[in-house]
Amino acid sequence: CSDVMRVEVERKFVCNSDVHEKLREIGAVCVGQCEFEDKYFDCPEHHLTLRDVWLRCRQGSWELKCPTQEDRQERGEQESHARSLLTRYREITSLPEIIAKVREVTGEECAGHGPSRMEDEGMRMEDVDECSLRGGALSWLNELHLVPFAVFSTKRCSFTLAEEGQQHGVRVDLDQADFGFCVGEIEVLLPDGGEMQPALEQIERTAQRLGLSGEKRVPGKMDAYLQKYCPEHYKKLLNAKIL
Ligand code: V4E
Repeated sequence: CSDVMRVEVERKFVCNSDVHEKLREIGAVCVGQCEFEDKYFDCPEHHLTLRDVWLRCRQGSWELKCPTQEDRQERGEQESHARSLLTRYREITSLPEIIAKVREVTGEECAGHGPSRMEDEGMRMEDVDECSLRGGALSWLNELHLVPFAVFSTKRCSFTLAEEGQQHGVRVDLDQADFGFCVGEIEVLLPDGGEMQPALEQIERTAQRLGLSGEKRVPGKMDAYLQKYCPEHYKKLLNAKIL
């Protein structure tokens, strides 16, 4: 519905010691290294994450990832094995659209249930910090009872891999999170409404060139974080088949 939406198609993989060498062999080019902190928000009842909606502030920039229409349809249907290794999320980066989407998703369920977890658990406004302030005041987080549930930093090494005849390059990220977890990601970013099938095939080809076996879904940073620090939340998401 707007130009600040795009779809991220991604396959995660287990990062082993020879991945750098493999990337070099297949002609991937390192485009930089960076470090960032992510802060994820939900209401205490987990209404967002239980709907597979992920609200994050990364270095002062807000982003909402939510399932695409196709994913919602496929969830009830049988999906192919190759497809089940991939995730597709719509990414929204405009704050007014994020707020509108959060309201729509929760039906404002998060709001108006007595004191927020912040008040309840004595969380301080500093826990929310500049993300919310840069986002134009704390009121929307407070009003929707959104509080941080996961905070971690990541060191990322990014590569691009051009393919002949392909309009969009593939990107490979190698992530090292500060709680002792590493993961690789092969991803293609599509403009909203962009063709999905070529992106899926591009990711599959890259996985093969990297020699990834791909029998099963690889957990991401959030799986590892929640399993370690928020086991109850993690269990709820497993039961709801979100993770
Ligand atoms: C979508 C999602 C989460 C949000 C974070 O997504 P992810 O791409 O894993 O993180 P990151 O740091 O690589 O973001 P980027 O820099 O690419 O924007 S947290 C959990 N999910 C859902 C999810 C899922 N169900 N299955 C898999 C394999 N990954 C994520």
